[in-house]
Amino acid sequence: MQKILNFIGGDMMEPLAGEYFENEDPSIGKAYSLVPDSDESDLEHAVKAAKKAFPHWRDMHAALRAGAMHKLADLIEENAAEFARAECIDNGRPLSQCSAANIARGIANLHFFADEGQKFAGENFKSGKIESYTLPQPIGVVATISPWNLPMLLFTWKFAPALAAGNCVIAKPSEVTPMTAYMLSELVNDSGIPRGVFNVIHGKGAKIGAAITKHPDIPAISFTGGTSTGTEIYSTAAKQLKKVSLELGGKNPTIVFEDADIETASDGALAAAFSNQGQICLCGSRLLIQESIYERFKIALLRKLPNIKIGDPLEADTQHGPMVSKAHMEKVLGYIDLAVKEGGRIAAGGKRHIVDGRCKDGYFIEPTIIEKLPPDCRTNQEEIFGPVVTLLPFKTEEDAIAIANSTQYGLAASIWTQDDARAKRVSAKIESGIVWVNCWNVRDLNTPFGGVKKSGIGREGGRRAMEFFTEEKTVSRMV
Ligand code: TXE
Repeated sequence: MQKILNFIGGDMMEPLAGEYFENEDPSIGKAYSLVPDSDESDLEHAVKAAKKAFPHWRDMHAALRAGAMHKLADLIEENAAEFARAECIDNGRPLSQCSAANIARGIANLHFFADEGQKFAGENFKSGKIESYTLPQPIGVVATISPWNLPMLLFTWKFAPALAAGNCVIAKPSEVTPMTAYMLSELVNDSGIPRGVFNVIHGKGAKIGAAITKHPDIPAISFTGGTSTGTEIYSTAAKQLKKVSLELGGKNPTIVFEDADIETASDGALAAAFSNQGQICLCGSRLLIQESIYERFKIALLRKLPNIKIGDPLEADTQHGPMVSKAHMEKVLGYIDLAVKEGGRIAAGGKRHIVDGRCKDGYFIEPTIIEKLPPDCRTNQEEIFGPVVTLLPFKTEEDAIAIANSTQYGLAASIWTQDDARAKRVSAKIESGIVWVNCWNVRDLNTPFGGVKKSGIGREGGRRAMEFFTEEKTVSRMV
């Protein structure tokens, strides 16, 4: 079995204790590689290397840092097909989507933040005889902890701004999907990023993730993952007053008003519910439909649902692959059972899906639509993170807003209406960090990204990510 290695101080390394665990291909349900079960000794080694590399990287001209990051992006692009295939095998997302989304965005993230690092500057102020300016300065050694649902996209989204701002990075990818982070680390030395500036440590969240969180020489942590893990990281980090950026779960509403274009809105609602098998924090897992069009809209959904092709994610026309792991498949199936116990009616799907041939033991679940559940039941309150959407009828705009805001989460919402004034009113009242009008998951990397309530703390994207990875110093003088 292929061994994944850590990347520390510019060297590909076995974990110092020599321990590994297995990594599965979820589309066939079999282990195919070994992941380092890193521990504190690996982390010490990485922190030492990063501290040593920091002064040089910090003082390097931003244009040279950018050059190395652009080069890394180019190297990934040269190998994009291998990256997409590896991501597909590791995560289960269909190959075409890995290529168009995960890998393409990984490359774009590096280019984008390389440029952002050159533009990012402080501010000037003048008040009477006081002239001031600010100096945003890198923090030092920072950590990124990323999840399994969009491995390459989120891994790069977190470490690229950290590097661009002049920090050295300890990056921990998810132990469930470590492969593309490993492949990326193999290209780093050729990019011109100096040894020790960027380090990748693989391993389990509860072990190496927890060790990173409490390490005294890592004063900032950028995390994307589940809300309970985020809460744990926040509480550990608080004891040392570390800076944290937390991008956590969602239970996002898709709100369809009676004046929406039913064809476009039903396409959008299906994409929002089932993209990446529902394993995106932005997925619209609660579909709120105005009562007067409820039946018509449901019929449109049920008519289009069979067009989603489930199957071997390596096949070019597959749109719906397996869940990322057996444990996650069981969790999602458990939620479907719960929905039925809570009185839900399964309008479509609802079961594990068996694919013939190579993928017969894969962890597939049918795209599932459930109705007749009240907004306050567990199915409608908890993040399922799978291909499961509930339908919720509503009467008025106020009802829609109340239902949309009735969960502990507040990451994203999409609103479907042809009435601009209504779109503005509802956007302003929805409790979430992001609202899309007549679209879903369109991303401008300059825009702030993050959630309210239990969906997280802080904003990523563009300038906000650069601000997170810097400390601002104010310099004032009398003139
Ligand atoms: O994620 P975890 P899990 C949600 C989704 C999912 C649930 C649990 O609902 O079902 O979270 O998923 C590292 N200290 N999201 O358990 O554990 C871990 O190694 C430090 C939403 O797989 O949050 C991995 O690198 N680090 C989400 C990362 O945290 C720890 C995406 C995320 O894993 C740690 C993924 C610890 N104690 C899941 N424990 C989104 N917002 O997109 C784990 N980790």
